[in-house]
Amino acid sequence: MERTLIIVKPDAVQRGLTGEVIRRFEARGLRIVGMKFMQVSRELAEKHYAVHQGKPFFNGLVDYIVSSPVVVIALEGTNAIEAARGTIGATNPAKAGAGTIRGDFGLEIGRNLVHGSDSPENGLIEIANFFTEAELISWGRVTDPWIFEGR
Ligand code: IDP
Ligand code: MG
Repeated sequence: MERTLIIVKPDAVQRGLTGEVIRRFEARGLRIVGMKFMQVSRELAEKHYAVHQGKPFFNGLVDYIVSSPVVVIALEGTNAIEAARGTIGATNPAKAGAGTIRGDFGLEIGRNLVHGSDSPENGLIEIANFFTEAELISWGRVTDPWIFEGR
């Protein structure tokens, strides 16, 4: 099943919104397969955001991600990438719809609370950057047939 990497960014953790963010993904039906509280190193942040290297916001983005601990979560489910990005909302919270995490809790693009992978390929790459194989657990929930048709 499709997987995505979620990062509860430093602002969300500092603001005590970790539980609220996780709650929304759980309620959506996405299944947690890995989760940890960690301090991201500058090296890992630069690797994770390598695609943005050279952009005017890159240094500020790396400073932001390493500024305080984060919670990283590997989620799986049908269309996990699209589903999670829908729950997260538009990159700029000013443009994110009400009912999305960024739309409900954010105001500025540089403090947008959550990361979600943008493609199935990047989801797998990003999860491998943050988790070892041993930290990822394949499991089933008794509710899965009520969320995933035919399972
Ligand atoms: P995404 O997180 O919605 O996928 P991306 O375009 O991949 O958005 O940008 C990665 C992250 O870089 C954003 O979530 C945000 O934290 C930051 N970012 C993007 N554009 C800007 C900007 O113009 N100013 C400040 N930070 C930005
Ligand atoms: Mg992105």
